[in-house]
Parts: sequence; structure tokens; C-alpha cells
Amino acid sequence: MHTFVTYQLEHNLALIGLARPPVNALGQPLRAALLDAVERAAADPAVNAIVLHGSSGLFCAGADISEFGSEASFAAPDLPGLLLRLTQLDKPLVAAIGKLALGGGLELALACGYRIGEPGSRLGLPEINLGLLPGAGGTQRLPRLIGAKPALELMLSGAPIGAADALEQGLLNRCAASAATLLPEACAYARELVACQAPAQPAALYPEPDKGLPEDFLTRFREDHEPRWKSRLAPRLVLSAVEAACLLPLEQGLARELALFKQAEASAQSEALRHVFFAEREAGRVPGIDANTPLRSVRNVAVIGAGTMGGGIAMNFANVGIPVTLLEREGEALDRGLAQIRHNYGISVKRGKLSPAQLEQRMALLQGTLDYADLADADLVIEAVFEKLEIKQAVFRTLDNVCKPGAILATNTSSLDVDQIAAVTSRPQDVIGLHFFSPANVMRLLEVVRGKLTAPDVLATTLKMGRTIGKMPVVSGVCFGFIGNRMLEPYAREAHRLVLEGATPTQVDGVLTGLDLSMGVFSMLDLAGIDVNFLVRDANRAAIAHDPSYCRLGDELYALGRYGQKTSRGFYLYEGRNRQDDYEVVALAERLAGELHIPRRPIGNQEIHDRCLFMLINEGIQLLDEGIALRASDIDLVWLNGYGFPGHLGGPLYYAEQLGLDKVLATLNHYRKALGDYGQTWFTPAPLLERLVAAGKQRIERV
Ligand code: 3H9
Repeated sequence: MHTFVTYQLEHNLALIGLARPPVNALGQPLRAALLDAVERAAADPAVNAIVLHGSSGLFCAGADISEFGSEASFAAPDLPGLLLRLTQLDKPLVAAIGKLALGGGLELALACGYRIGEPGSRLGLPEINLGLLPGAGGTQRLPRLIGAKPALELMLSGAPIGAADALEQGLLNRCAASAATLLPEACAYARELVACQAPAQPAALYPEPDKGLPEDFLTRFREDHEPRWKSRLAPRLVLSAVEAACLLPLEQGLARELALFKQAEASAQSEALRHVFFAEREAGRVPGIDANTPLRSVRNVAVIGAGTMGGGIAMNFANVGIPVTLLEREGEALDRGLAQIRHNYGISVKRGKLSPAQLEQRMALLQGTLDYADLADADLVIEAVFEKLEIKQAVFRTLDNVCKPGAILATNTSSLDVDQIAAVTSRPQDVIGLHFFSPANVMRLLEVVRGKLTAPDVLATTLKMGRTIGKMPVVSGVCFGFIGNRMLEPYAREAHRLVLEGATPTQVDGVLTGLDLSMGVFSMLDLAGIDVNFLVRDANRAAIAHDPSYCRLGDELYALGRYGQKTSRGFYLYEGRNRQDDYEVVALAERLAGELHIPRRPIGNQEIHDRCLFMLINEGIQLLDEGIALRASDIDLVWLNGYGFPGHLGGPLYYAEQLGLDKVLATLNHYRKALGDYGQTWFTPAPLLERLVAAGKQRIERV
């Protein structure tokens, strides 16, 4: 039988070790075992103090996320009650924080009177990423320990801090010399506390957490931050809880926190974000590879093309200490590329995110070259040249000649056929697509495109590499545009068409940003470049030629040289970063509608929502049916991490499930009829959607 905790008595100290791999999530079984162990120590007169630690070194990653939304979440002993009990013991408790104390794990440490970390410890309250707030005393005890402002920042950012910061902020009392000495140092600390008769719970350092802050601090804070929160609930609840910490006695504050937590836990937003949490872990499980798949070693990387994309890709590797050879055709372009990278790092230095020394270290990892021969030793080569099949094939022929056997040859194509690129080499098993999103040093999504012949170890290696450089890798099969851009096509097509029918770009974008997407279609196209979008569309012209209205507005803007932000004109007019509507675009839409015999009419927001979003969803379901995406949640991850879909809606396919698949299907069928020939052409429901609805399924899966 599993015991979930270890218990040792050592010279009047009780050592209680959390032992629930992999991360000591505080699910009901661990809570019960911990309470038993603590009561045993409390009742034993031979015990003077308690040291709480993670028996395998890692302290605790918080509440068990899989329990949320079920009865187990607050099954006895519940976490707030358990932690309250810890604060009532009359023996000092020392939390020995190895590696991680996150969420409920940090709250557990806060309920202990004393905390010691090690140099590698990371402490944080990431509940906000799950649409939650700390619900086991964190919102009340942390402000009383470090003050309202830093506590609020920790809770709202959700990002963990390191041991040095935690020590400085007063979150840790001490830091051990190393992870190996953490436990003995924690025991020595406990003995000192006993020797000096320290109280089991030291007095709060900030009994009034907002003391010293301006009187209207919280009101101003809310006003300043609310616009960025859009419709997110959790940050507002965090703020309410901290308000309670400032206004109410601890006991009442804890009760208020609990009520707020339960509200968050029951919210659709939190449920969606929990879906995202598990989707991210699931994405790593790929048929054909597992923990036993051997990995190729990637000690150095080469990137071909020092433009915006190539430069951004190269930065990802330099950021984690991997040397990169950057290849360009001409010295001037190479110099420009390297200067741009230095400029980008310079911005991070200005923002205090990087030290000047770190900038130099990273630049030193980047080696420019004009000679393919310098790529002979690269373990991984990523091509980021112009998006044209013949050009990319030529690059791969050269790579085939110069690269060492076993090197992974990757293309950053956003839409071309990876198999056709692989086919020009003598080693298609080593070829894979690595589709980074612009700006490549910032965007988290990495589509890993598995070709027909891509070897399992190449896939496994690139997936791992993707995580190492901080990306969210999602596997896609080969098709035009892969997962993300293929779904973008019908979504953008519908947006274009709606403007011909009578909507305006602002109206369409407003509906989408109203849903909390980070950008509307037209702002996104203006940013990405109408020319870029045109060229991608043009490469696939045969598939759309039968619809003369297809993205016609975009084609015309391209012909006018209105490429978007870079030319200060696109779907909108730009003055610096300011965006305005342009009556010329509306006039153009009117003219095109006339030529194409498209009747213009007022378009309602619901219609914009349904036509854009349901087209996106329909294409996603079709991709799943074709096996291009492995699972619905992978598709969600692509749109969440690459296209600004809001996490609290869980991704487009999760969103469809919440709306009801029958509703999505009925709406598609409605427009199929209502929009005449156009509807007949484009509004065919994906057969999988029809099968799912016919089978009464609520979840999107392959059936
Ligand atoms: C909370 O605490 C609420 C309280 O305030 C109030 C309560 C009343 N629960 O990510 P990995 C699993 S909210 C359940 O692949 P890594 C994970 O699913 C919680 N399971 O490894 C995976 O399982 P599998 C606040 C969890 O090394 C395995 O562990 N805490 C939990 O890259 C390995 O995870 C958080 O939000 C959990 N809490 O990263 C922390 N954590 O192998 C969330 C992990 O079957 N967790 N698992 O797929 C993390 O950020 C990362 O998992 C962590 C490890 C950094 C810990």
C-alpha cells in the first residue's frame, strides 16, 4: 500500500516527507496522509519541531489539478482546513523547499512558520494560469508576510521566482548551500528554533498588508490593470481577495478567499484553462515515439536565412546556450541580420530583462557565414529562406551535399509540402518541418511537421528541442498550411467576404477582439503583411479559383501596394502605431461587391461570430478527421499559442464543444442555404462533425 508520506523521528525532530510522485500534488490521499503525520508529530512529546520536505527532493507543485470541478477537490481533509491546522500547532514547522513550491505547495510552506530553500528553488502562485486564485490561505498569508503589492504581483503574474528573489522578498527565511544540504540545514534550522524557543508561528511582518501604500492603491491598481484583463475573471478575484486581506481580520479574510476560490473553480474560464493545462501535457504523447525512442544529440545548430524569421529562430537557441551558425547569401544581409538580433537583445537589456553581459554572451554564440561548407558539422539545420518550393528544394539539395550524416534537416515552411522538400535529398528520414511563428523569438507555438518518411528519432529529438527552447511543440501532418494556416484560410476568407457583404474591417475585428482574441483578422493581416498572405494564397490558387470573391479585397489591396502596417496602409490606415478606418477600403468593398453581384446589407455581430468562428472550427474538425492533427486539443494549442486565441475559451475546438456541436452544425447548414451559391461552395459541414452530432457526442474526437 502506498503511504504518500514518509515519517522519521530524528533527535527530537519529526521529518515528514511528501511522497506522491511525480510532483507531490496535494490530492486527497496526500492531504489525509499529511494530516495523520502532522497529528502524530503534534501528539508525540518526543517531537520538538517538524521539518516538512519532499522525499524525492521536489517539495510540492500544489493542489491536484485533476481534482478540480469534482467532489475530490474539497474532500476531507480539504487543503485550507489542513493548512489552518498546521498554523495552530504549538511546535515550530520548517518547510524545506527543494526545487518547487507552487500554488498550494507554496501555501503549504506559508502555513509553516519557517521556510528554507536551496539555490535551485522556484516559488510561485501560478493559479491564475488555471483561471483560479490561491485558495488555501495564499491570498491572505502572503500579503501579511511580504506586503500587498509584491504579493499581488506574484499572484497576478503567476510566474515563479528564484530562491535569491524569494529570500530578498522575505518569502524564504534562509537558503541552504545546495540542494544536497537542504534537509540537514533545515534540521539544523529547526534545532536552532527550538533552542531559542522561537514561537511556532512568528508574528506577521505586515499585519496591515497595505500599510505605507497610497490610500487609493487598490482602486488605482484595478483601474490601471482592468483593460488588459479583458473578460478574464481570475485577476479580478485575486484583487478582491487581496482587498479582503487588507481590510479584514485573517479569519474573515480566509473565509472570503474560500468563497472567491470556489467561484473561480466553478467558472467556465477555469475549466477551459484546466483543459489547456492537460492539453499541453498530452501534446507530447505521439504515436510511434515514446520514452525509449533514442534522441539525436543537438549541440550546435545552423539557421539558413538571417531575415526576421531566421534571426528570431537563431535567438531561441542562443537564449539557451546553444551555438548557432547563421548563413546568408550576401555579407550585407548577414550584417543586417546580426545587427537586428543585437538590437532585439538590446531592447531586453533596456527593459531590465537581460544584463549587458548576457547580451554579449548570446551574441558570442552566433556565428555568421556565407559559406555552406561551415554547416558541415551542424547537428540541426533550420532553413528559413523565401517561401517558394523551388528555392527551398535547392537549399535542401545543397544541405544534402554538405551536412554530416545524421544531421536533422528542418524547413521552416509555413505551407509548402515537406515531403516534396524531403524528396530532393538522399535522406528524407532526416527531414522535418519546424514551423516557427513570427516573431520567432517570442511566439510560443512550434508546429512540428512530420513528413511521410521522417524518422521517429528525428521527431522525438525536435519535440524535446522545442521544449528546451521554451516552445509549445505540436505535431502536424503534411497538408497545405498545416494545422494553423490551413484553419486560418477559411476564417480569413469569411472575414473578407463579410466586408464585401456589408460589414467593415473594424466591425469584424471588433467581434473577434470582443471575444478576447488578441487581434482581429484584419489587424493580423496588416501586421503579418497583405503581400505575404497574398503570396501564400496565390500558391494555392487552383483550389480557390472557382470562387471569384475569394479574399478579393486582399488581392486588390495587394495590387494597390497596400501591404499593411509596413506601408502604413492595408485594411486600415496607420500613423505610427495608431490605426484608423479607411473609407477607401469601404469604397473598394462596395465596388467589388457590385462587380461580383454580391448584395450589400447590414451584417449583425452574431453572424460575423458564427461565420468566422464556425468556419475555423469546421476546418479544424476536418483536419482531425484527416489525421493531420492527432487530437482536438492539439488544434486548440495551435490557435492558443500561435494565433492569439484566448486561453480562457480553451481553444477553438473546446469552444465549439461548449457552444454545442449540434449548434455549430445547424448554423453551418443554415448559412449553406442562406448564402446561395457561396454557401453551397464553402459551408459544407465536415463529415466528422456530422458523425459526431449523429452519434450524440459532446466531445470532438475521431469516430
Ligand atoms: C492550486 O494549488 C490551488 C490552491 O491554491 C488551492 C486549492 C484549494 N496537479 O508539467 P509536467 C502532472 S492550483 C496534478 O509534464 P514538468 C502533470 O500533469 C495548482 N498533476 O512536468 C504531468 O502528468 P503526466 C497550482 C500535476 O517537469 C506530470 O505531473 N500549481 C500537477 O515540465 C509532470 O508534469 C500549478 O499550477 C498538479 N498540480 O513541470 C503547477 N502538476 O506525466 C502546475 C503537474 O501524466 N504544474 N502535474 O502528463 C506545473 O507547472 C508543472 O507541471 C511543473 C512540472 C512545473 C510542476
